[in-house]
Amino acid sequence: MTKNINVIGKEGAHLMLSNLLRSWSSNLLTIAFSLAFTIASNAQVPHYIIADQDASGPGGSDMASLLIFLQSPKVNLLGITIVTGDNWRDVEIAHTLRLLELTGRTDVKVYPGAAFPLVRTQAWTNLSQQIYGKINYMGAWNQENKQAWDEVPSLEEGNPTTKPSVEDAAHFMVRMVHQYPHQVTIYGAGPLTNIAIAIRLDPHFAELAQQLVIMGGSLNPQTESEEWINTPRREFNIWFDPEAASITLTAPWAKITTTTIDASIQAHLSPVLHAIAQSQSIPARYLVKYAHHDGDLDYVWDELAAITLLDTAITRRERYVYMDVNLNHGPAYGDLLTWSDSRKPQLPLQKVHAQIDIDVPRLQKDLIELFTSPTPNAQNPVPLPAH
Ligand SMILES: [Ca+2]
Repeated sequence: MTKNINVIGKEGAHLMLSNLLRSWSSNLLTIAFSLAFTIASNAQVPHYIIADQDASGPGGSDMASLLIFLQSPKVNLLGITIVTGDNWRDVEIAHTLRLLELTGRTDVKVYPGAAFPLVRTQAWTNLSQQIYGKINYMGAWNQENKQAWDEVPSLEEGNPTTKPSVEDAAHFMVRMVHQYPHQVTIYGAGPLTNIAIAIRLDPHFAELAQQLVIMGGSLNPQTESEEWINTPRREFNIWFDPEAASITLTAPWAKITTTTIDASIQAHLSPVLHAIAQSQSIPARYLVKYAHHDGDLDYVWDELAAITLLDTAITRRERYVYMDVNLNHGPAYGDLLTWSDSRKPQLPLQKVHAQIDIDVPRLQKDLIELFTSPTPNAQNPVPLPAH
């Protein structure tokens, strides 16, 4: 590559200096504005949050992320919306209702969402593995999950006595952004089916939200793990419902932030569980009792996206890129696509703040503090089963 070299005279040098000063003062102004904006947005407490989850339980990342919102005095959790992903919707609803009973937070309502992805089916996915190779993790569709989609077995943590709302997830989310325009954070830590349905129901939905925060996508994770070493752009939440993810990532949100696999695999939950093992707080006892101890499941997935929402300084490095999803029904169906400004296709895409590097000690400190605190507004928590 060759660069143009201009020989400049004295006048040119003056012009350059004045341009430089102008650009500095404009940069200073931008910094001042962004500082003011940051202070203003931090002052917007309590955060109105809707947590959209594939709430497989008991314990695990889905439930830990819900506990972060239930435990934080900064958060006004408007509701929890449920989507099939890690497990089937109906059993996830039961686990979530039970979590709310155990923490004494039945004031928070649970809204049933999509039972299936928009287009991808289990039958097609099973067949596609014969052509394109085995998928590492398929959530509700994992071979060992013998449960029917609408079957709710007896729960280890006890069966809930409360019921979900009759309103569905998408209508609830749309109603909330109209009730609190530009004040609601949509937190999506499962497949994005419910959020995509809300976007299609009401084209104003995304722009009326304050922001979208998701756990999803994978860029270039530094790992030897079987799940990403040959398929670094595949991440379950995006992969499970690629069409929903594409609809969601290309909608006109004021801001989109995502916790990627790149960031998640930098921290484990086990040091946090170890630190809270003796705590008598309800979330600590629940998380320690039902913790998953097997391999990759110990990474900090949805917890990271949730806690970063409350403490943005956890992010040490991010990439700010255009994002979409590969919708071709080939071997890369559901893989994340990203572009820089200079390579972006001529399509209405959105730029996404992709969390890449994190402050692990800060993350752990925040989680330990939250999980060992008393649960705000807890009313008559049901005792944890003794066995
Ligand atoms: Ca999840």
